[in-house]
Amino acid sequence: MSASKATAIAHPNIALVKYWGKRDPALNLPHQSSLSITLAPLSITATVELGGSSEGVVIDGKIAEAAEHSRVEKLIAPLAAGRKVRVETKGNFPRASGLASSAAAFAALALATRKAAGLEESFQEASILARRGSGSACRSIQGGVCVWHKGARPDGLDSFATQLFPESHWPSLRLLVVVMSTEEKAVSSREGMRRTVETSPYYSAWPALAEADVQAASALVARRELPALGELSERNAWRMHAIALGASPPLCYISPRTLGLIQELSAARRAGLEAWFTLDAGPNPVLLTQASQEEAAAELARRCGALEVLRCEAGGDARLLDAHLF
Ligand code: 2P0
Repeated sequence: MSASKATAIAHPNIALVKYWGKRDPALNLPHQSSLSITLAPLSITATVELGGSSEGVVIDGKIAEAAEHSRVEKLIAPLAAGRKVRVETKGNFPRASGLASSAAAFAALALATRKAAGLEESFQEASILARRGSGSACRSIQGGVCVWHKGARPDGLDSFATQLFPESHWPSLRLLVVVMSTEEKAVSSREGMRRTVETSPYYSAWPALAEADVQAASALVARRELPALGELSERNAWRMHAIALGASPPLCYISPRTLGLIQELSAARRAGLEAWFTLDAGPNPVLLTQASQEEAAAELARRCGALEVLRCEAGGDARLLDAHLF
């Protein structure tokens, strides 16, 4: 078989209804559905070569660590048919921003790998493949607002994301990634989810709440109701952190400065600012606001100690590129 190379680009995504807890850790199958928005202009590009003369995984110019290498290898190997695998990825945003860069990376890798393996383009198949690399990556295959349907099958073939609304649906929506800290978190999402499912007495309440939140958030996005969507996002994030705090040992991803920002945001809202937060498993919140309030929200973040504010709007689908990274 001759060598074959393909390149793809994908945006990261931020969940407004979070994914937290797996029913199958090997396949990244979740206990509940989740809902997210892709973030442009942030992106990661990935080139995959199957059957070339060299092999290896390079991330942002550096040889991948063993754990990263094996996650990439595991994703691609089934499609490589015994051929050598060479991968490079390159992002246009700091990995230390706390955003799940793995989501964009595995989405781009899934698309590029399927192309290099000669498979036809399919959002559904690419979403399933991306999910196996990192759960949240299945939500970065299509742009705009996506729902990851939890599925019920043990093989995961019904656990993938579909697009609810394209990025053009809500042009005035803005998402500000607030970098409060660039330190790597002490407990990974992967380990945090495992610990929460196994030890938090509150976990049993989470799947049904999340499922209801997906339904409610879908309706609010359809009507572009920012205040109600913002409130739902905050509540969902708090609940995710609450079940994690209930784990043993407890998982606290919230730093004092992040809490300070959350309190300032709440006070600013009482004074008329239309901005809300969501928070993943780390100290860096993402603010939801609209274009007319973007500057005021960014200013508040800086005043509360933000090192950087990445201004985003809903991004488009992951897609193939002609220009390769190597
Ligand atoms: C999410 N997070 O919905 C949630 C909210 C973090 C908090 O998905 O183990 O990197 O690779 O499936 O997808 C981060 O976890 O975890 C994540 P794996 P992933 O965005």
